Amino acid sequence: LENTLATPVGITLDRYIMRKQAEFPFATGELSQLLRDIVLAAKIVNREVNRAGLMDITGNYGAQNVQGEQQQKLDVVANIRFIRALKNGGEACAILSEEDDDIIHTGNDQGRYVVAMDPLDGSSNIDVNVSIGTIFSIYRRVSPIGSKSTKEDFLQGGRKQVAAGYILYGSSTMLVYTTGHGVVCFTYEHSLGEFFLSHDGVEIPKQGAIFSCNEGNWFEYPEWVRTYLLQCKQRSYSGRYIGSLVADYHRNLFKGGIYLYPPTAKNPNGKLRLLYEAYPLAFLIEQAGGKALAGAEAVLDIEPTDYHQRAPLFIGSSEMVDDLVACLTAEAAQS
Ligand code: P6P
Repeated sequence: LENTLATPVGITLDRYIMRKQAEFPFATGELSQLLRDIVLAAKIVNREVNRAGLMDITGNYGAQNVQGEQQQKLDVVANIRFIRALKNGGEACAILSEEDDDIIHTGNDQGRYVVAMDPLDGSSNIDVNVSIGTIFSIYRRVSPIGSKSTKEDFLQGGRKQVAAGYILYGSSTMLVYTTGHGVVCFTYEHSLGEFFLSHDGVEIPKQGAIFSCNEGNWFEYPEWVRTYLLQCKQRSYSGRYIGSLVADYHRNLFKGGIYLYPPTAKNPNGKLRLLYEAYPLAFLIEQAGGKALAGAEAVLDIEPTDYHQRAPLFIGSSEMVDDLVACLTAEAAQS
């Protein structure tokens, strides 16, 4: 056992990427390098998240982001780290971040990719030591190489993503991503500063018995959502809602389940952002055999119009999403 524990499971991320190089678009390895740049920033953010309680970087930063949300200091720190890593890496010509109103030009106009990201989602949980996450979405640019990135680079639509993933800063730090060839998961070995392959070909169970939803908004939810939630209770499913999207999503990915963020009075279009939350997680879940809807429509089919637009999100095990849609369809038939 001693020997087993000393030997990290699987191969490193670098070796995995080299082996899969042939599967990446542009076998020249630019996307691979872009993933490495994201992972470098994630290692730095991981260290800061783990030390947050020891340093004066928890709590409010004293400013608001484009969403009018109180920025947490770690939000700002994470944003700076990812932007710096992508600027230095050279593969991304521009970045869209939840923390910034407009796109950030990296100065790498020769870069072939753009990255949309939420540097630290669920950051209000930082002060109470609940797991938080980074979510990223990668597109090949459509604007001419050598020119400044344009809005069109980011508004291509969910099905044009070439890669997407998240980092979960939890009891262990994990990287989960897809390049359109299935979902792969790496676990961070702190003592070695490396991510090691822990699951290849991740598939979400088609059925589950966990629903994740803020039932405090019960009376604001559409009738068909309440009908589905009552169905979950009649089937004695477990309610599990961490209040941190990446943490709820990751648990459901491995155990089976459904996460719901329906429209509410405060957020009539849902709370979650389409470009750097719903799209990347929807790409991942479809690659894992699950489903992601914004209502009757698949998340990935929503036409994007604005960098920070929101969308309702119903995402997880395919049969659970189908049961939810059946409630929507039944209600529509009665109206
Ligand atoms: P509510 C965190 O702010 C977040 O964006 C997700 O991580 C989380 O699932 C959701 O919002 C929680 O929102 O309205 O239930 O507190």
